[in-house]
Amino acid sequence: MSLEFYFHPLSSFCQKVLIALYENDTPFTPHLVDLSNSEERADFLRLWPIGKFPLLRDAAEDLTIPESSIIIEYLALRHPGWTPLMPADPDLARQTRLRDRFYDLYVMAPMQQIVGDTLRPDGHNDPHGVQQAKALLETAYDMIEADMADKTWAMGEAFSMADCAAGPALMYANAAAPFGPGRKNVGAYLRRLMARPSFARAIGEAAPYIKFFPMADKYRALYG
Ligand SMILES: N[C@@H](CCC(=O)N[C@@H](CS)C(=O)NCC(=O)O)C(=O)O
Repeated sequence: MSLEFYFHPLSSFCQKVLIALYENDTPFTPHLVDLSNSEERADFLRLWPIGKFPLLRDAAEDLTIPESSIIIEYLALRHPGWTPLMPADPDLARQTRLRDRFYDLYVMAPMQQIVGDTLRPDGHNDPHGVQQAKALLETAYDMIEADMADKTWAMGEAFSMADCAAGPALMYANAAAPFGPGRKNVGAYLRRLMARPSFARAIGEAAPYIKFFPMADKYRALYG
């Protein structure tokens, strides 16, 4: 098996790629990385000094591929399956990339900022940054509410990389800063995403680790 995947099941960006892998039953060797373990961290830094997962190794090509979106594009190109993930049409591909960027930068990133703030040592919190992150999420939620009014998936009827990004981003963001009952389209979209077998599998595999998520009580109250 040439693909090796370095990840942690709890990580939103890793779940994003797991969805892509599971969509197409792409065979891979899993390497669960515990970054809090100094030896595992040092091994991982040798592969990717930036130290952020997910990371894909394609041994057959001697390629190391970081960054969730780049990994998914690589899978779509070099290990395609029945779910295309990236449309062949260049205009649709550009729109897919825009939505993927939107979910990474304006949902995943502010969610990480809010969650990350709870892990900071006493006296080093950033209330202003958290307030800005919450305001950004509110704007993003309103945009998604309008965008998802008459679509099944982010790009319409075809499931794509944008939905891989949206699933974990919205699931964790809803725990950090709830959409609220008024945003029916966002809530319905998240329910569709969580019911999708690829994401449901990733969520199930993360379940034993949810106790380590800093907002585990809020997560459980929402999703059981
Ligand atoms: N832009 C990166 C972001 C990856 C990222 O933020 N990963 C987080 C986990 S969700 C991480 O590795 N955090 C560990 C750390 O920063 O030490 C991607 O799309 O893959």
